[in-house]
Amino acid sequence: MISRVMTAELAEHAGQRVTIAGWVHRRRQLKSVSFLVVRDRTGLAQVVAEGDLPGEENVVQVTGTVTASSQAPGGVELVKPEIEVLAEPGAPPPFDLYRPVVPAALPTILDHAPVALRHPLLRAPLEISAASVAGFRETLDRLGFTEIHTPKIVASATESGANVFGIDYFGRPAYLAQSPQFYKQTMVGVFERVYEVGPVFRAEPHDTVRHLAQYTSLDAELGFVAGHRDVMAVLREAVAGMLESVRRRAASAVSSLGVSLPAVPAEIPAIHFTEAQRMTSSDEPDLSPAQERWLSEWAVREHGSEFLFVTGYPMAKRPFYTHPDPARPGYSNGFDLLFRGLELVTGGQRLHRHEDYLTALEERGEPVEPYEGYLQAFRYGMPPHGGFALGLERWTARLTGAANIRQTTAFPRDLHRLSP
Ligand code: AMO
Repeated sequence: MISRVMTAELAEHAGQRVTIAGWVHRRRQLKSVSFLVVRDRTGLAQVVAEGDLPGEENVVQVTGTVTASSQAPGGVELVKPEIEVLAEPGAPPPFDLYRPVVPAALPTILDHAPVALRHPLLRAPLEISAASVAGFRETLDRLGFTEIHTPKIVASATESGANVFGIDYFGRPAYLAQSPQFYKQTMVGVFERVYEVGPVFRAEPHDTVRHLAQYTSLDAELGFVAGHRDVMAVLREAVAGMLESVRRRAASAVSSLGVSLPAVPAEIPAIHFTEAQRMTSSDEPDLSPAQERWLSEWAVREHGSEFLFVTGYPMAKRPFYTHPDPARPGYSNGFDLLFRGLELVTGGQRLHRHEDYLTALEERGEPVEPYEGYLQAFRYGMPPHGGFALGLERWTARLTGAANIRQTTAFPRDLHRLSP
């Protein structure tokens, strides 16, 4: 390993001769003096030098004396440098990575992602995303959950047959998993409480700012619940833990993006689906994006909450594994969590008796045979259980104010984009 001081810690070494390493973020050559700004994973450092200096995106190692300077980032700069070039770029970056406002449109950024994402403002959402996942894991580990890893190549669709990618699996038809739904439920029979952070695939024909063909799903499932409200309470903890981790681990990304982190109420307000319909004067069996926005604004006005649960979605709009509301025929123990105007999470209580699955499939005119593997769990005894899935990219987009979900993932996959 190259022995170096990280740029964020340079001020602790005032007066010493130290080595930093990173990329030339910016080069400015004036008549009498020249400056290099070097970028590493922790930040930027200024180097004062003379003569010809390596250009932007050269990978360099610089040894110099740490000296106070009020103009330099972090209040110190390196003087009397010895500069060694570790790698020289073959071409300049597609746009200036040092500009405080990104001077490129989204397609250009995505086409050049391996370089473009080096821009601190383009990297920041990814740092927030990583910190969120760390907080999710930390919280669920603390609550006694076990992390699982389920197959992404599967024999049957989970979230209804639509929007599924088919693949050729050694000459047999197979699918890319739309969610870990069946496997996470099955694993409740093994561990009681499980979670998974993994990719899921949706053959989304919509070209929207909130849909991807591959996204990261933060899934959880837990047994011995009295109903969906127990699941909502765990989700509330998970979201609070994610935010706490973002605050702790991604402070500089939060401040450079000017992100305002939401407060999570001790109890997130919840309204029933029929109430949501009444409030938005609708009789549609689902909520439109416009209704979701309206309801979110209402929750801020009425409850000071940027989060809102909508519970009791119609059974007809939920998958066959959904538990009905015993008190309200036609409605489910399923919920969505809205955050800043958008559906962020879907979850609910599931059926847990084998015979209820057989009836549910029959009622929907679906054959049992493709689900035999999954249904084993219920044949051998499963506790009342429920769970949820949170879309990571949607979360990061809402949190950072990114207008397009494609700004929150390094290599988005959509209707048109398959590379880089
Ligand atoms: P659902 O299909 O609603 O539920 O997905 C859960 C969450 O995933 C996110 N999401 C998406 N994000 C980006 N691009 C997409 N195409 C996309 N589709 C969905 C949303 C959504 O709320 N098995 C159930 C979950 C459960 O009940 O546990 C499921 O997958 O944030």
